[in-house]
Amino acid sequence: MNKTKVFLFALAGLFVASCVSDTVDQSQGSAEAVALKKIVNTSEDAKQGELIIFVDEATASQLEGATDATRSGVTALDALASECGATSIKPVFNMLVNAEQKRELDMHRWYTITFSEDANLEAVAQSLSKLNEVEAVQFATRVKVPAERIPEVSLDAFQTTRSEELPFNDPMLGQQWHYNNDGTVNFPNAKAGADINLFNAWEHTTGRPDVIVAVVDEGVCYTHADLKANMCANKAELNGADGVDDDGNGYVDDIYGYNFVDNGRVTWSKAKDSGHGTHVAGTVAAVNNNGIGCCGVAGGSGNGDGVRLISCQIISNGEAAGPSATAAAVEYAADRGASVLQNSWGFGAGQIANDAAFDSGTTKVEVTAFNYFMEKKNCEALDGGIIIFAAGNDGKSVAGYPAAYNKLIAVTAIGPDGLPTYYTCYDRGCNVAAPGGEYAAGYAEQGCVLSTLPGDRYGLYQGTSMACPHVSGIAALAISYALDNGIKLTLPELKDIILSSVNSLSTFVGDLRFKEKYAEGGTLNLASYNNKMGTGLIDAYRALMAVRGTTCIALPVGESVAIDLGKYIGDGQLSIKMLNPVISQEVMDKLGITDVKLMGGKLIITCTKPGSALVTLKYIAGGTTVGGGQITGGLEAQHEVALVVRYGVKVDEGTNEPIIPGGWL
Ligand SMILES: [Ca+2]
Ligand SMILES: [Ca+2]
Ligand SMILES: [Ca+2]
Repeated sequence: MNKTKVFLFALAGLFVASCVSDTVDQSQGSAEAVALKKIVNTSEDAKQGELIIFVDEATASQLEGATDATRSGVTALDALASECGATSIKPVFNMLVNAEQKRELDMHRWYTITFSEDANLEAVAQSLSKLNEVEAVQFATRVKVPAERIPEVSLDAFQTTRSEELPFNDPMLGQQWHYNNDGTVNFPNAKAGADINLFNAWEHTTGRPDVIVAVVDEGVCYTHADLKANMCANKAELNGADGVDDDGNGYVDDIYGYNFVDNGRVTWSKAKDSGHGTHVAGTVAAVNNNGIGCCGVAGGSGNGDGVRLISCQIISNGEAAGPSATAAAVEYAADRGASVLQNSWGFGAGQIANDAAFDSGTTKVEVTAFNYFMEKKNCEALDGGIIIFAAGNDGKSVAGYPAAYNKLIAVTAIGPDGLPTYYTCYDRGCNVAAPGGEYAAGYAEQGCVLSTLPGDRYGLYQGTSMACPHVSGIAALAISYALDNGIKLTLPELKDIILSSVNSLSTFVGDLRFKEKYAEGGTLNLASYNNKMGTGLIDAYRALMAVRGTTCIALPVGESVAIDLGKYIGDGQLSIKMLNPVISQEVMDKLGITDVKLMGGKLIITCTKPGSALVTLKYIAGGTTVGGGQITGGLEAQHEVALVVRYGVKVDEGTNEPIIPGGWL
């Protein structure tokens, strides 16, 4: 049996303690020390013959006017360029597009200098750092890539065993437990509700074609029958000439994205490509309700209305882009109109110590690109772009960078049992959990995440790489829903919506203390993960309710509870009189409500089915009767809330009210 492996792009290790600064001795004085401080990372795993420099304004102007691609016109820099055999000094960022905003972020001051691979990289970096014109020097650290291909999955193996009616006609949807888990997944202790509560969210939106998600990853197979309709085409290039930059954006033939490794068209079928980018893209927006394959979180309803994807390729045939090309890929995403940046790649957990070591006071080329993406407004509903990262698969109590960086959202991974996966990073730097899937020996691979693979294939993966696109898809749904409703969000508001729209993970722990590491042997001590997987398990329905400002009330399945409705209106029930809520017959049936009544201002209710629905609370404000005619009384009013019925919501034994428990053990 093929073993499904963790696939997370792990960048090569960076160590905070600079080996360069260790070489400074006291006698060399402070000028040398100041110069060496300009070197913002170490040369470990760096590309030979390449450095990234941040130059001062005057030098940037000189370089922009330079006619010789290997010379700047700045004497000291040119002398050094000659010495190291420089073959080019090129701007990192593309000033052909949106130059004004980019200048404000000093993006025009970043250059990549390439030179002889025989030159001593450390020595060139140190020489550059001594130039007054150079304010920062960055080594081109290489990205590591996954080494193993994913097993192919035959379409026949994925006939759904679920009996209930599914919202869309895609034959594999029933196997996508990560969207809606009924507990029948072939996995030990699979639990209903260990999912992103997507079906109820789809009743409100399935995405919009004017919302764009950029997948920074391997190339996305844009010809895939289950992705093609949701790819964002650059019309000028689509209808243009091969080999010509038809839209003049500096990139030739960038139809559905761009390959920043090879400088050309997006690719996915070279010998060492793994399909990772195509898998991630399918989770965000595989085409829904088209009668084939699987579904994507924001893949539309089958009417050409899914969110759109672009491929920003930073890995090709096992070869990874360096920091300049990765930064250019992020910039390109912003310039092509993306509002969500999906990133399932990163440095190994613990290899960068903290935010300061990562951003070097923001003097890092990738951080500059992230800042640009977050500032660029590409859609009426959001004043910037949101960046989502996989937390990392090192199983450590800290997220890897960039995920851990405090401006980005880091996603941890749960399995079909709702429990932390054996590989997920957790604790420091981790923000929210989503299903990443898990391989369990003897249980086939159905505990993994099902999505698209190149060549019209489908396959199962596990990893925080797979959890991450669930959150990116939900961010895209939230933006779509805001657009539908004329709501404008700020980036902090959208982050808050993502982080607070969660269900408790304690639900799934019960009395368990340990979980078997199915793929590896040994056990996880669940106490170590308690409250450390981020805010909780993300819930797509709750996210949409948060966009519209509708309060969600959590209810357990099959248990009678008392809801103190006054809590949701004003300062409590003393100032108001609750009336019977309006619950439609449709909602009664949907949630299997068998008993509902109002007693002492509390709603006594039993829901027998998991699900989510809107109900209208009614009350009298001021007095116990409604005013009118001979009566001076109160004003009748109403307030909409959402009931979110989930397995495992706990109930307080004293008040009989549902509670969200703080811890799980
Ligand atoms: Ca172009
Ligand atoms: Ca073209
Ligand atoms: Ca489909």
